[in-house]
Parts: sequence; C-alpha cells; structure tokens
Amino acid sequence: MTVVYSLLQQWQLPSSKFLRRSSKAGLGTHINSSIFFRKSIQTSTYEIVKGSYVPTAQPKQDSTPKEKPMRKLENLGAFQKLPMVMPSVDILHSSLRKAKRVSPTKGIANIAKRERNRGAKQLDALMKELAAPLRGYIDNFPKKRYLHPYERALVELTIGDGNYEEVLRKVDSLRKKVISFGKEHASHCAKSASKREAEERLSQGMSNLEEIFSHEGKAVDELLNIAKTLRAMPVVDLEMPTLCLVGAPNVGKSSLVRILSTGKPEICNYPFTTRGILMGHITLGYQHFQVTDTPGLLRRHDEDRNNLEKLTLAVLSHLPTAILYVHDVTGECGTSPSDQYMIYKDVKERFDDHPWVDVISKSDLMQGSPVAFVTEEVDADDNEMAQYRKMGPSGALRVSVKSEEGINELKERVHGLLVSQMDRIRSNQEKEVGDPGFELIK
Ligand SMILES: Nc1nc2c(ncn2[C@@H]2O[C@H](COP(=O)(O)OP(=O)(O)OP(=O)(O)O)[C@@H](O)[C@H]2O)c(=O)[nH]1
Ligand SMILES: [Mg+2]
Repeated sequence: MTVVYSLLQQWQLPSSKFLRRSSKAGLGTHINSSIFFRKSIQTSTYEIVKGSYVPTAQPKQDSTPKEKPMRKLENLGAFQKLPMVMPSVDILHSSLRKAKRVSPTKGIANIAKRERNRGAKQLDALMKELAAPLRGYIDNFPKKRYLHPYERALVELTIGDGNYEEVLRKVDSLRKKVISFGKEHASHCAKSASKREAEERLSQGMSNLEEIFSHEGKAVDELLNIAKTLRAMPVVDLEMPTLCLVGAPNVGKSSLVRILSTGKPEICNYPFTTRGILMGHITLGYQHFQVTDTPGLLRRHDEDRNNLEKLTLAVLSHLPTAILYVHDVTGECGTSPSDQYMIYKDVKERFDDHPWVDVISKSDLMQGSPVAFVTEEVDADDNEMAQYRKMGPSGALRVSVKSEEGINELKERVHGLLVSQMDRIRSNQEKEVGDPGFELIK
C-alpha cells in the first residue's frame, strides 16, 4: 500500500524578523531607549508613559484571519500540504518559556514601574506566542469548499460531516479568547500601583491564560489528529491511469488487487473487510498505473448507504478511473446474484462512460454443480437476470485466485484497459491545452 506521509513540512512559527520601535520621546529618564521586539510581539499596542508600559488606543483592526481569495483546486494533493500541528501542551510550554524570558525595558529605575513593565510585556508575549500558531493553522488548513471534490468527499466521509470545519472553528475561538484575555491581563498589570501588585497580576494572568489553553487546547490536538488522518490518505495521481475494483462486499476484489498490483490489502471472508480507499501500483514495461481497492456496495438506495459505500461512489464520481467490476455468481460472498445484478445495473448506468471490464470471481467454486442460490426466486420474464445468475454479464471473464484460471488473460485485459485510459487522459490534456479557456483578442 502506498501511504505517503508528508514529513517535510515544518510547523511554522512567525519568522524571527525583528522590528525596531522607538519609545515615546521626552518622557522619563529612558526617553531615547529603543526597544526591539520579535515579530511575534511586533503588533504590540503599548507605549512607555512616565516609565510605565501602558496600552495605547490603536485603530481597531479586525483580528479575524482573512479568508484567502478563492482558488480553484483542480489537482489533488492538498492533504500533503497541510501544516504540521504541534500538540497543545508543547505550544503551551514553549510559549510560557519564551514569555518568561522577556525582560523589562532597559533604563527603568523605579522598581514598581519596572515590574509592571515586565509583567505587561510577559503577558503580551505569552498571548502572542499562544495565538500565532493557531492563526497559522486557521490560515493554512484549506477551506473545505476549495478542495478537489474527491478530497472534499474524503474529509466528509472519514473525519465526519462538519467535523473538520467545527474543529477549525474551535481553534479560532480559542485564539480569539487567548487574545482577548491576554490583552486584558496585560493592561491590568500595566496599571498596578506597586511592585507586589504587578507581580500578583502577572502571575494571575499567566495562570489564567494557561488554564484557558489547557482546557480548550484539545481542539488543537483534534486538529493534529485530523491532519494525521488526512495525510495518511493514499496519494492519487490524476495523470496516471487508475484501475478501480468495484463490486458487492466479499466478492474477491482485494484478492484480485493483490494479484494484479503491489497493493496488499487485507483479505477476509466477511463483508466490508476493506474499510477505506487503498492504493496499489502496476508497472508494465515503462508504464506505471494505479490500482484502487474499494469497499463493497450493497443493494440499497444512496441515502441508506454507509460511509464506506459512499467512499466507493466518491472515487467513481470524482476520479477518472477504469473499472474492473467483480461478480461472484456462486453467491459465496453472501450477496445473492440477483442483488449483485441490481447493484451492477445501477453502477453501470451511472458510470457507463468509464472504461470497463467485468470479471466473475471464484471460478474454482463453479467447477461442479452451481453452488448457491439455485433456489433463489427469479422473475422468469427477466431473461437478462436469469442469464446473469448463471454466468454473469455477457463478455465477463472467469477468474480464480485459487486455481489461477483466467489470471493471465485478466492481466492482459487490464493492461489494454489502462492503456486506453492513458489515451483518454492524454487527449483530455491536449484538449485543455488547445482550449485555454479564454478568448484571444485579435
Ligand atoms: N475459492 C475462492 N475464494 C476466493 C477467491 N477470491 C477470493 N476468495 C475468498 O473470498 C473471500 C473474500 O475475499 P476478499 O478479497 O477479501 O473480498 P473483497 O471483495 O475485497 O471483500 P470486502 O473488502 O469485504 O468487500 C476471502 O475469503 C477470499 O479468500 C477465489 O478465486 N476462489
Ligand atoms: Mg476488500
């Protein structure tokens, strides 16, 4: 199985660019001192007034992260670009460590003034160190609506409908809370009347921010797990022909994936062994192809389908795949041939434009007398179904992974199918190049 983890991305703190700020001239003994702030505290809205660190009125800025301009994502791969999320406890400890290292502005002789200056600066720093990574996540996790439809379906079906947005919303609400409480505590501390009061207010502010972050930081940990899950999704290359195995549960799809490709999915004699989209590869000569194994489909309406079945339909709907449809007419899989026929008709009708090959699996079990479902009630008038029950759809190839019957021929057919898929991809690309999508002004 190819599962690509993006290990290269780094969790990004704001760059360590320094910003030079001048203290307000003409006030106190330290009038000409210059203060260097790290970028993470560069937007500080404080100034030195009579030796104290005091918040100033600033033009109000909307601190809500701006939504990035709409981008049309026609390619897959958004999950490999997700930012690395730090565990909330690590963000908290590193922020506390950095904030405690912030020293008071040089040149303040008065002890009380120095202490409140230190307290306000440390609280300000803690607030910004805690909020900066959260803002990075909000900005860099893509909005669901800008994802490729296939990746959007993966988010909905694997993370749970609405959960992705909900977790990002909780992270943003934590960020806003940290900023609001941080500002309040820093301002409170800057107004302390004595050294002792400044120390107490600093300690109170620190514990309050720490408590908020410890309590609500689990949203960050949830985001970390979401990113892990999404990054572990198989990587699909839209330009490489892809064979997709489809059929009812337990018909032998994964067994064929193992024989045809590098994919090594789990095989068991119960339905829904395959619980996600798995990817294998086939190399024939110099040509490379992808193979996806999918969860089985049952005979039922779309609104009753489980998320595993929906994943299969998402692959067929959003990826340009060739279909290898697997039928088990022995009924050994647990789904009757009549039900398989109905599922097949439905899928065939919906995805008829995909290159397609039908195989009847488990041919070794068909050697003797027909195994199962001979007593199954059949509508005598439905000849097509009667035919299907005996030998599957017309033109289907009989194969067995046990006796290896038909496997070589299957490989040849699959190769032919994938080469025709490759031609389709190329001709689509040529059409796109020929049609730039805008009119040239002569
Ligand atoms: N006799 C026989 N059994 C087979 C053959 N192919 C698969 N099986 C068995 O059928 C059962 C199901 O095989 P899988 O490959 O897991 O089927 P699947 O369609 O991937 O199943 P789900 O992932 O649950 O949808 C297993 O017990 C396999 O050993 C075959 O050619 N002959
Ligand atoms: Mg399977």
